[in-house]
Amino acid sequence: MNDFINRIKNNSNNAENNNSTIFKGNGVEKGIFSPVNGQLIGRINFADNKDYENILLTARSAFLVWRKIPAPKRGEIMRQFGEKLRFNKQELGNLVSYEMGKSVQEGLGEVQEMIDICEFATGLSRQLYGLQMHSERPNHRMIEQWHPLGVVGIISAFNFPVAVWAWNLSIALICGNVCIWKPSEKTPFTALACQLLLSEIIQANKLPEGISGLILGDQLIGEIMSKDSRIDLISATGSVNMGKKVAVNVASRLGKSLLELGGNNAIIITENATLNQAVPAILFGAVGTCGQRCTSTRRLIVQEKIYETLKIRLLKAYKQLRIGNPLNEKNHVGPLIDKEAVNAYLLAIREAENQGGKVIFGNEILDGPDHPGGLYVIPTLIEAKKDMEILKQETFAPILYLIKYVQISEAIEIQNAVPQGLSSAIFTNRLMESEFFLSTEGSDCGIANVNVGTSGAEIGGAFGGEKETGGGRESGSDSWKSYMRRQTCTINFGNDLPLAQGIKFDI
Ligand code: UN1
Repeated sequence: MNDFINRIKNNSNNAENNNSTIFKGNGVEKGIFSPVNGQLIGRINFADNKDYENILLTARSAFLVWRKIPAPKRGEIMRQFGEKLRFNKQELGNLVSYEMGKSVQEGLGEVQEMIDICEFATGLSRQLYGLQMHSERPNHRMIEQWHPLGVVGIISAFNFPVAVWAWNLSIALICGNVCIWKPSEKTPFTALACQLLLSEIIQANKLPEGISGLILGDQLIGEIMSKDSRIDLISATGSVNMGKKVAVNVASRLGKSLLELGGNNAIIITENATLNQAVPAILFGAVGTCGQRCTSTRRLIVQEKIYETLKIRLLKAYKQLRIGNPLNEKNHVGPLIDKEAVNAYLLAIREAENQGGKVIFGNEILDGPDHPGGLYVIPTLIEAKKDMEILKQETFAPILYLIKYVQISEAIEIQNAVPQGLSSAIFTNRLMESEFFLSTEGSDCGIANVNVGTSGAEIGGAFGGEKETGGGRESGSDSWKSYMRRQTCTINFGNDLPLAQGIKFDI
């Protein structure tokens, strides 16, 4: 179906033994099925402990070479990778869509996000600035400089199977680190495709292959990585549960972790919102990637005066959604990733009803020839009361809760009353409302937007959030500092040895 599958097959070690076996580690075998149509994409074998050890040692020795290459030259490698991605954008976008189930538009958007971060990293490779401080001592100079950490372990999730890796990889690499990537066990083929493209660049530039390693496996590999002190930084994206385990393992060896975990994102719609702007933002936020973005809009906090009007507009928009094969450009929404996700969707709706919520749209699994595999669901709208327990939970499915408010301070209170703190938004044309939302009394999230939805962030900003979202920042701004170690240097260019704080120590 996809040219990449054949290319991966031709490049893999044991492909000739079994036509459907595309990648072979030495661990257990697993069939990977597309959520789009339930068809087998191929089989892979997870890595075992020996594979892991090999990948790690290859990475550590590559680091000794890579760290000595000037940062702008490392940036040039990212430029070449970005160009390669441009050339392969359609094919890789299709594979993302087929293996993960998001609409092909969003699959292409994800590859574009990779291209953007490669270009950002190329420019950044000339801007890893340190500081100079004035010393209190004569003939002394103080500087702060940055060095690479070593090996960066990247653990990524199925929902953004390629972009989140690229955010981490590109910044980590230009900083002089090498990377080992453990993608989600649900999306190994997009990972293999990325690895294939990057290894072509690494080979063409005669660089050591260990600059970027790929390890396929389940959470056990993630656990081994997080306990391994030979990995200098673990950057993990995924569920809060996973993040808590990683955090404890890394902290117990006093290692560094960067966590980007769950979100429970809300949009506040005030009576001063432009609904023509708000409705498409709500829709894209709530049903994009079938509600499986960490930035998906899960709660809508609406001023009571416009509640009914907005509800009617939303119902109309939801009725127009086309749900089906995500590779067909006409469809807005593809399938959920697997049966467990469908069960979580059904369970959350039932739970919301038990807690007093009222389903006003959706709550249905689609089947028939246009919806094979049992993973297509109708995006759901639920009218909720602000104190329902379910509102605190991130369900990775297209369920949107509608909650009424009276005062803006109440809206902020509802918005912040969840354990997660990733993304948030307000729609208003009133300065006092938007500034209150952005003030210290406002949103407690890592991302706070005005007249822009909760999802679809640009790579130029730092991406991540507070509270159970984990506190890490990836991608743009000065996130690069998480991938380097800081060194403070005091240099004496005089003949004496004056001590700081004026201390006398004469012999
Ligand atoms: C994620 O869901 O883990 O802001 C990442 C967005 C995308 C990235 C989402 N640029 O929705």
